[in-house]
Amino acid sequence: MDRAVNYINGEWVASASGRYLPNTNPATGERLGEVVQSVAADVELAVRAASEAQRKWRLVPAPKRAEVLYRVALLLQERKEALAKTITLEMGKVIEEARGEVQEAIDMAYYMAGEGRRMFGDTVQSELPDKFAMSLRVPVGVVGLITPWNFPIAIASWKSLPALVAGNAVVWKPASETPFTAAGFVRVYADAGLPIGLVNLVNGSGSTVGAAMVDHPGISVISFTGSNEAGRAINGRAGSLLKRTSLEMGGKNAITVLEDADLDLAADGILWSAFGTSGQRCTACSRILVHRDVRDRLERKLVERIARLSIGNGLDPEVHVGPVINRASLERIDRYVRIGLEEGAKLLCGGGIANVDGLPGGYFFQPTLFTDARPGMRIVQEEIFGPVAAIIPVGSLEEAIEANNDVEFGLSSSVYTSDVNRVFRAIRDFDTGIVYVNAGTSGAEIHLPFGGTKGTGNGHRDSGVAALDVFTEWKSVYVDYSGKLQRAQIDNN
Ligand code: UN1
Repeated sequence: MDRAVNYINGEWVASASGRYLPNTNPATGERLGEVVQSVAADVELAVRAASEAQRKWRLVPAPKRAEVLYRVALLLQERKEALAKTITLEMGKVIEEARGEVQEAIDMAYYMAGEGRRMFGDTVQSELPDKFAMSLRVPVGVVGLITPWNFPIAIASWKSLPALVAGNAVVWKPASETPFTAAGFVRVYADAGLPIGLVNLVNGSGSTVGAAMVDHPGISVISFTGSNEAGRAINGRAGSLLKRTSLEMGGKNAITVLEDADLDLAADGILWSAFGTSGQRCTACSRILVHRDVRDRLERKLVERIARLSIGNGLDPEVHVGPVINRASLERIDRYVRIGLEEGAKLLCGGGIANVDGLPGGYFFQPTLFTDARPGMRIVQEEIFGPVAAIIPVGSLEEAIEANNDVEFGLSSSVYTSDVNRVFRAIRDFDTGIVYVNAGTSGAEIHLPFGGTKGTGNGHRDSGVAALDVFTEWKSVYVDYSGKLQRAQIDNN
């Protein structure tokens, strides 16, 4: 790996800026290479190429477009190991999870290839005789994708594949932390035979490249996953331009454990959701709402399991918890732990930066568990995005539902219980876009809609067939074959 540049109109190109930023392996602190920092002129070139290519692509029947996606799936499968390794090198997640992430992109490619043969519209009876009425999905044109580092290929697949099968072209700004994974994905598109210009990669910062994409009149839709702050800024600007945005901005997800739960199952689910990917998933569990009657037992089980987690370089298959993304993140997580202690939460284990033998330059944080947390605390309200979870004792499902919903976000939630009545009450009353029963808060599958309520998003969904709603417009069509003037709402009274 050396220089990650842009991919515009089928060519790997540098930016007019001539500027690069280093890209680092978070497990070692070593430099992997550097990534170009683009400017508005690069976005301009990308949009021009995309518009040109989209004019032809929109005329290709969706089942034919789907054949390219099918080849994308096969190539991703072939390159799974190499892509997974790049993900682990760039963002640190353990190799098994990195493979899982590539698998998510493969699944999405097969699924959206199938959607190419199901690009359904509606037909409905007209009010008038000898008149045919239907509505069709049509592409929006050029879409702008802004994606995060924590799932550098999966999230890009959730957005780019439905956009393409629906007949759009893509301008993609990946996170600056994961440019080589982005380049690897773009190479798959090219090698799968996607016509030139349909996927363009523009590396750089949100404030320059992202802003230029939002402002560009040639981009019709912005699909964004990332921080709340950036999402709000994008939405504000795009709103004033009457541009559609689809936003996914994180969570503060809770697992509820009731007194009749299988506690070993719950402990395993909590461990995976709280400390998998070092807590750097939007779907990570950072709150545990446990019934007081089983709280001591659950705490013991969790502490035992956490003690067995090994921290280190994600390329080592024995490691469970890799590094966090960078030093700033490490320091932010550490500050939150101090805040939790000041707020009066009690530390059960972890609580600090971890030193890993042989990796002095890595950004490791100990898997950390608080107890005796209360709903109003900052560690219970704010997204930490690290391996930190807090136990909040509750007395009933009703109390758990109230606490579950008492946060700004609404992505994912979970309940462990063997009582079917309480299962359905939780499903009804948890105010989140995703609900799990007897499983942790992470691990969403790609053929269901992904997204959340409240501060998590703005009502749109990634993944699932719902993703097509982001990247298409409805066109209503009336065909009058009566051969005479028929006046709707007048002649049919
Ligand atoms: C994210 O953290 O933004 O549901 C995506 C999950 C994964 C995707 C997470 N399939 O945990």
